[in-house]
Amino acid sequence: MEDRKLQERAREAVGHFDLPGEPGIPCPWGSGHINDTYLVEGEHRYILQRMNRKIFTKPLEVMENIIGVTSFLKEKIKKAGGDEMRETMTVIYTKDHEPAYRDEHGDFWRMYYMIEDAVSYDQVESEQDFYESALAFGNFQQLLSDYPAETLHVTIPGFHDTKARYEVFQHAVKQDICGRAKDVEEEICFYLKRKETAEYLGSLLAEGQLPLRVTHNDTKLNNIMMDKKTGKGICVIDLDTVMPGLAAHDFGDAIRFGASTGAEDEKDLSKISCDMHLFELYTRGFLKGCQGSLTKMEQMLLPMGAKVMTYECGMRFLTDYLQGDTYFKIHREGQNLDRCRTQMKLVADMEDKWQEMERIVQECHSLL
Ligand code: ADP
Ligand code: GN1
Ligand code: MG
Repeated sequence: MEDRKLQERAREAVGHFDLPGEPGIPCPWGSGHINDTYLVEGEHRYILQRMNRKIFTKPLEVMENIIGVTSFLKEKIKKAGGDEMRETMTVIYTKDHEPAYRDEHGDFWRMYYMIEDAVSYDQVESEQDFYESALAFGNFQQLLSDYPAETLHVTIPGFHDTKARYEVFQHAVKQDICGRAKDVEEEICFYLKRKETAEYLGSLLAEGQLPLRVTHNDTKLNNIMMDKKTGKGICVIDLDTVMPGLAAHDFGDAIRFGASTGAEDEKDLSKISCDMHLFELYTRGFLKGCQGSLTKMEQMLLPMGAKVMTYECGMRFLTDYLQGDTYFKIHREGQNLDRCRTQMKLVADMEDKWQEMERIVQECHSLL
């Protein structure tokens, strides 16, 4: 019922966009955890999204970032002889020339052209795809290396401030508003015990040992469209969190999701580990995509980026579980706890494979 009502509202929203012809009924699409996404058929195919208003409290600032970044990328793509309609996203404006439509409930809806003949994966299906996604995410960071970072709005303050996330987690444990803490003591201890992991990258940044770059900050595999014909990572999507950040964040988030041998919410933890072959492929692709722009220190910290981002994401899932599942979309009871457990298994596995991860990064670096 709820879904049907939302779909009705989605239909109403479509009517406010400047589209040729008679667009069809919006159908739920994709598997993102944050926004409500629909596919709309018409003269072209479009993506319609209700932006998550709890998370993005200033939706027009998010849209300003996205328009800024995609216009900047379009210029570079054109100069390189590429296809600006496929290699970055295109925002569709409303009939009132606004980048999003605000409905009577106060929700913001936006539309993009669908990136055609391309697919986004929820899990690695072929090694080559994973390598290509690394190349594309590295290249994305490289293309934005001369973007005026000071013009970007901070869409989610402290998004990858792992130390601040640790404090929010501690608070959630103390408050325990759902009475769930007693059943997840082992998980809580796991995160509390690793406080130094939460502080590691932030301390180096504060000491001036790491540069802030314009980063994507949400580099999971399903946030990139892969060309069905060529297998290339054609277009980086989900630009809501493009903000100043660390190279290690973008590298690390992609590893925690894509180099895992199982799904993010897999219940059978025996299926979860960090695949070193995939780790190596991603490292090679990412470094190549960055075209030598990373400092020695940034390169050395790639394994730490993988561990910190996996730790942070698992702690966010556990925080959300303790707070009653209000941030990440869930489709079944306990899904955030299952997600948290896969991330714990991955962190522990990375700790066991630490020397191997460091060796791989060293070797990939010397191949450059
Ligand atoms: P969320 O923030 O909820 O993750 P996304 O912006 O990542 O939402 O969109 C969810 C999914 O919708 C993506 O994983 C992708 O499959 C699909 N998608 C989003 N934008 C486009 C686009 N412009 N073209 C094709 N598919 C898209
Ligand atoms: C969310 O939006 P989506 O589904 O691509 C989240 C990421 C998490 C990821 C975990 C804005 O990504 O930070 O790493 O879920 N995005 C936001 O799967 O919080
Ligand atoms: Mg997404």
